[in-house]
Amino acid sequence: MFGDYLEGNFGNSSDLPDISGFDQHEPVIPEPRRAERRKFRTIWISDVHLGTKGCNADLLIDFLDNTDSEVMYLVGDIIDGWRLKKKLYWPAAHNDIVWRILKRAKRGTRIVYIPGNHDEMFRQFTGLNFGGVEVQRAAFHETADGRKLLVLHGDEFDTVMLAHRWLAFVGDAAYTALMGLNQWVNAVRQRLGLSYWSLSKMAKHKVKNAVEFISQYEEIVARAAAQRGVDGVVCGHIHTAEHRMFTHDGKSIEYWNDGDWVEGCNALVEHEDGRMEILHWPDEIARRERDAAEDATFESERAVPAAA
Ligand SMILES: [Mn+2]
Repeated sequence: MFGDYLEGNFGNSSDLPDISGFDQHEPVIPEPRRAERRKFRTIWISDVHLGTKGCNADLLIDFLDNTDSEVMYLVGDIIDGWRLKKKLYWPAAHNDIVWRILKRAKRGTRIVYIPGNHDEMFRQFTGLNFGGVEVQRAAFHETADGRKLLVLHGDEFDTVMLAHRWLAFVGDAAYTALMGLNQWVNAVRQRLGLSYWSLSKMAKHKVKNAVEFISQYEEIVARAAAQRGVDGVVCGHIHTAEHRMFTHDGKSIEYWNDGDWVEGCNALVEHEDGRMEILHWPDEIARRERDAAEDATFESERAVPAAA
């Protein structure tokens, strides 16, 4: 159903794919017949990167099957168009995610899709509606307790430091590997009569830059939101789930980042009373399984006297 898009043929609006009959197909990973879903007022997810091996499709399917909300924002980089054009990677589970999102819209969830920089080809469809999914460039969300939030992907704000952006995703493991490489490089350099050269020192400097980059990015996005007169901002893009408070001209501004489904597997949710929370889905699964195990123990303990 997304074939044309996957081949990089985005065409014009007359070439829109017909997705009206999607629910005549069944997903490969069936939806569980579970009536109990955790209900939220609002859900925000972003940086899913469908079409790449990095996407944690199974965890996202579990999230979609266990939650529900009145409104759901897809805050960009849902489909990774840049990479799809190079090499097609589209397992059945990725189709299942698209299927579940369309199904959600059909069940009555208002779905707002704000394309990011990796799925910017969808930005040309701003204002259109695909099977209940509204495409917007940005959105304003009002929480249950009346706060006004600006929702956008966030790539608009990192052009200055774009070249170093990848460093934001380099963790300790890469740093350790670099230190090993550093030793090897210097053993070779010593044999060649060259002076010591610290690769790890350079890497450390770069990683420190990445931390500074994230911090600066958060501040820039919050300031931009403050200038638009809102109480806060929700974005994605830098794959770092976070909640921070800033002050701008004596007024406080809340910054929320809903994380990603490549490494973090986070979602941002708003509860019925307007309280917001970042969920780390692997932790939620662990808690659910622990609760289920405790329930089973309780049930079996209760069953003992009856059996005796
Ligand atoms: Mn992005």
